[in-house]
Amino acid sequence: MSFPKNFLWGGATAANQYEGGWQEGGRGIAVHDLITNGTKDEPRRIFCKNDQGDEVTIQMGECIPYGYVGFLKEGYYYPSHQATDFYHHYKEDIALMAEMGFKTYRLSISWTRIFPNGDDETPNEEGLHFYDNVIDELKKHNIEPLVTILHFDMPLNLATKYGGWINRKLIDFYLKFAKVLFERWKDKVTYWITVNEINVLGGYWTLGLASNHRKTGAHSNQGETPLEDAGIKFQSIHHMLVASAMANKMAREINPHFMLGTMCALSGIYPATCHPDDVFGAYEFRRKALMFSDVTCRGYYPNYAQAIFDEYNFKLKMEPEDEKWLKENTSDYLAFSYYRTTAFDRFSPNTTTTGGQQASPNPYLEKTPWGWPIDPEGLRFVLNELYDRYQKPLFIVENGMGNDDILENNEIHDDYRISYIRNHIKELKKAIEIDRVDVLGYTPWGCIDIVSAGTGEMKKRYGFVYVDLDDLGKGSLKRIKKDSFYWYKKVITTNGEEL
Ligand code: BGP
Repeated sequence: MSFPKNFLWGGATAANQYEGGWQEGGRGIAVHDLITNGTKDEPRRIFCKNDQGDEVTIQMGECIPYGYVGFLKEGYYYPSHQATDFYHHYKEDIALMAEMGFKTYRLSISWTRIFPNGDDETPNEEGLHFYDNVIDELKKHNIEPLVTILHFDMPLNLATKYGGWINRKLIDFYLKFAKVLFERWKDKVTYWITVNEINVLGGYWTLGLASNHRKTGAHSNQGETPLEDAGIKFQSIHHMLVASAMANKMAREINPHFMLGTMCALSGIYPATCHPDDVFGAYEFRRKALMFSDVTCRGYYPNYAQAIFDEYNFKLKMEPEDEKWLKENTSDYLAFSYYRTTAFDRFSPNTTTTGGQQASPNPYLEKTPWGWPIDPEGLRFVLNELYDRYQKPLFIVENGMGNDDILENNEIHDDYRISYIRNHIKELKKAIEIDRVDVLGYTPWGCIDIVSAGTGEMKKRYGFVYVDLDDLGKGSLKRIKKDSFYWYKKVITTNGEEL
């Protein structure tokens, strides 16, 4: 048995890391437009004026205190402004995807291209028209669009005026955004992802959070007792989960043939040893990551949810109808990102509030230059774990290794990337052939070089196509096929037979 004949081979990107054209076509400002570049060791930052008008630096991952206003500081580079300029290169790039034989391509929609301020009365037609062209170009090449509605985007206005997702009003703004897309492309797009990595949401910039406990009472939902950061995240993610369920219902009324997925970051977690404390610690760490896919795939918070909330002295605030929405509008499939596995070591547990992966040392695994453990077998483990848990089709919508590829004589010999992807596909094939896991497709991350979300670097490249640009945005933006381009083309042509 080999891969299903309709297996969706492709690649994945996100608007904020790929499009550029940040002020073109009527696009409004998003929080990520205010985030500077960073490095492996130095986090990305937002420069803000506090309510006394003094300049304050907020690091990515921290809340933007309510009432602070972000601004672009002279002399700093803002990677998402140009990114790798899909906005002006989309025809060329889609032709490259078609040359590799892509069956699908995962893209996200820039919220502020459609609603520049997030709370606008009507959508921006010029922004919609850009995506009409992209989707038509994909269809021309028989490439199935896989549309992520929300991939880390947060209209700046919704963050500053409403406080971001901690404010339940964001549900309505999101639904208005999603409805426009579902209706516009109801006959052109089948596969949808409501929210990217709903379970980790790297940093507050994705939630546009205004932290109430730095400014008392701004958003606490429990009287004057301010929520701790974790509580703000959990409550905000709850609003996203409700929005995702409501979007599923709305979408199914527009086109009952839509395939509606949720997406979680679900790389793997192992116990560092067979000591019971490590085993249970790893299980506890893992269930924090799975709690949110439990909600979107099963339709309710798991029995252990309150145990997690108790750790952060948090009580979830639900409206009366929320449980019904979640129960009756689960996802058709589970999309997930898989990059690495980490180990839970009882002597150095490093968990995050929402189960985000902290790379912990695993002595048996090689690491990428950015320290991410490389574990192809872990992918087979996770595929079985998730399919066993949810019995829903799975879709690997992010996988790959960031590497500082070297361009010499107009060539890039990325054998390390071929080996990484090959070994992960081999394990994926075992999960399908031997374990009978139902997998819809595989879209390696950053299929054409894009900006790293975590560090803002260009040098952390994932693509099968090199883009001539450096970490400070200097370069011709020329596209150059890497060795992996030709290799992946053969993989797709032979439907995974020739690796
Ligand atoms: C995931 C995000 C992607 C992408 C990926 C790789 O969490 O969904 O947007 O960024 O991480 O991370 P990075 O770009 O930091 O290498």
